[in-house]
Amino acid sequence: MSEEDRYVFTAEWYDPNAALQRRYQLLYYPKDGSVEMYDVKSHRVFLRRTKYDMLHKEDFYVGNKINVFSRQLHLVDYGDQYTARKIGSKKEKTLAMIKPDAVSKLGSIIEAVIDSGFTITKAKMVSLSRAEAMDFYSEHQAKSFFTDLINFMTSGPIVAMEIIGDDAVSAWRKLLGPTNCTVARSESPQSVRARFGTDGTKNAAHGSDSNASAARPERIFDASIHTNKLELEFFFPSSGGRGPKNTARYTQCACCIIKPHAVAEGLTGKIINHILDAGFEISALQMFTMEKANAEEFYEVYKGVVAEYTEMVVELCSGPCIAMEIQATDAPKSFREFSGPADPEIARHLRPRTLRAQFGKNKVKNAVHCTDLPEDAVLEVQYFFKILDS
Ligand code: FUP
Repeated sequence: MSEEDRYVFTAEWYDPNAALQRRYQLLYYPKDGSVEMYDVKSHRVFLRRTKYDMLHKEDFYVGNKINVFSRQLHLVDYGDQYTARKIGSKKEKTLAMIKPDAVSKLGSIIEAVIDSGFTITKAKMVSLSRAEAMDFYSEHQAKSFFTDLINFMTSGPIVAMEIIGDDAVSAWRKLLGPTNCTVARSESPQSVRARFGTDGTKNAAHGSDSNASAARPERIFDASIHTNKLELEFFFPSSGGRGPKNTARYTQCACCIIKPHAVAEGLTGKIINHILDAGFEISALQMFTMEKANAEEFYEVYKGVVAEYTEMVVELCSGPCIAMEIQATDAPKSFREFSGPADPEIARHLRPRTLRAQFGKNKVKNAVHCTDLPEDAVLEVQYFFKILDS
């Protein structure tokens, strides 16, 4: 047996033709970035060991969806003790929530999250109803600050994120800093609450509490990936329920998608910062992992028109993307101009301050999609926030 490092997972793929959930044993070799797959039922080789550059070691953890040759695979379990120990032992999921006072600093907070080594695996901008806010903070019901807290939490949109990382529950709380921002500024000046919060109620962000939720973390897998189930379930229900509604408005808007390559490169926070700094409003935001059929449908208007259509589809479903509704005067024209020419090389020459000039690599990996035709804007936003978010 070779000494080569390899990770083993159980992966599921929904086969739309057979309407069947298929199971595979998936092996990943970090040394050369190759994958190998076996059909669990037939014990047959499904994919011979093949180098596949689009996958990275960080993509491999239970719960994640990865894209292998245009098939979206869901990693549902570790396949052996070694993999569980190496990858699963310290990984936790937690809820990182950006409160109404700090949504305008969304880009910088996401940068802080990414710079601290967390991976964002879910994200959704929502507006809490009073009933939802009271439910979420029910443990504080009897406290004197409860009404102020509920008023604040329903005063504007918030952004809920599932983040994953080593000891994420306590690591994110450490990055958050003390509850009161004045205290945070003296005790932990680099913390999120010190940098972006106001006071003891308007304190920029929330993290699941490791103490109060000691009874809550649920082992979603033997190898102790913990999750603060209640709080993550509240925003991202795993089955049945809908969770708080997204904030899309479907008027005077453009659709912007931060493409999977840019999300994987950790550019999400920087791109959002540029958009906000330029005066655009992000009125809805959500992370999606698209199936190939959805990417094809979304890009339908480019089929037979743009030479890169097929590659564009592959890129769009190669990993999680972030869809946004952008509101501005004269959107989508103004946002399209701000995105820049589709080819980043051209953009760098002609429009160096545009999004694609700054963050794009080539015509396919050009950092963002933006609505091209004004008449498509609402349809594109609806595709994500009405159709895919259901
Ligand atoms: P934390 O776990 O740091 O979010 O803090 P707590 O669970 O103690 O409090 C939850 C939220 O209640 C805080 F984020 C803000 C609000 N709060 C107040 O408004 N006033 C207080 O004195 C304490 C908390």
